[in-house]
Amino acid sequence: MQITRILGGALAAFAGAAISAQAATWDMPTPYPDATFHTVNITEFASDVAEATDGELEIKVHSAGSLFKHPEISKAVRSGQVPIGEFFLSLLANDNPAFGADSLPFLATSYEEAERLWAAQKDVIDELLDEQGLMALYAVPWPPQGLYTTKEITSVEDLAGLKFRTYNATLEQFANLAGAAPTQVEVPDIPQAFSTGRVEAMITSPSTGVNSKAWDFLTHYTDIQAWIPKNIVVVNKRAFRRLDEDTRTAVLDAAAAAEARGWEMSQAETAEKVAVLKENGITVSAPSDALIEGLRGIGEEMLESWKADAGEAGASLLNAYQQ
Ligand code: PCA
Repeated sequence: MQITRILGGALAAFAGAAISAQAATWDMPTPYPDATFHTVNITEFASDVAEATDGELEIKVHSAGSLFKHPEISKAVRSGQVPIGEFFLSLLANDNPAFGADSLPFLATSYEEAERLWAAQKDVIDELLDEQGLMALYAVPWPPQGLYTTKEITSVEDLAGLKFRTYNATLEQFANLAGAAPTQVEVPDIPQAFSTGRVEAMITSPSTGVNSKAWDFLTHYTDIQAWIPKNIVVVNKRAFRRLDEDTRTAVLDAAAAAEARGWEMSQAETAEKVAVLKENGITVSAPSDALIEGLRGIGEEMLESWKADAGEAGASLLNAYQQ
């Protein structure tokens, strides 16, 4: 009787362990809406993981800041409230300037440069994330950032006084240096911020312009291609270690595939989404020489202040990039 009870208990415990190792569901908060190519890519990543693990690990994507607001996502993964999440990498620039290198104006403006910058950033970022109990799975860039306005812009002076939508501290600094008035607005809130007059200009990708239906509330797109910022997908290290080895391998393989696919998607987006802006009546133009010169001047100033903040780690990152 006693023995049966003990055996029974042991069997039940064993069965319980087997069940929990068999099927896990990971809630994954992301900041951007479903139609965003990053979210499409993540959905594919999740289904690759489910397929490779025979459904043992299900990643449930909660898009558009529906589970955690964008500024909370990195903290939620750090604290283990969720095991995995996506966010805009340069949001962590407050923790360390190295996270913000990809949002510096005119440091890396082509995909080739963006790739080299990521290679130069990667080790520093892995180490910083590791200290926070996080591990990077993959990073994917947005298309080059362009200028959206309600009037023609031919010089930096034309930006003076404009209510300017920003998405991180670096862009806020940029807007201030341009004499504009910055306001932080998350992507899902862009249409309302414009239609209520809270903002009247922004710098973002052709993707976000199209996903927000920019033609409903503005008229001009100036293709300044100023920087190529990235989103990153991270996991909580403890949660990752709890997976069995095959599942870990499946996650890492799916992540590598998602990174390669995401960079391709991003490049394909650029021309495709600029064409959609045009089709919908937005005036698309190349920047005037005066505008570019003025913006580059702001970029140089920002790089100097970044270098001062970023210290030795920043210097070696820049060195690695510029080699
Ligand atoms: N879209 C996001 C980040 C960069 C981009 O192209 C945004 O506008 O917030």
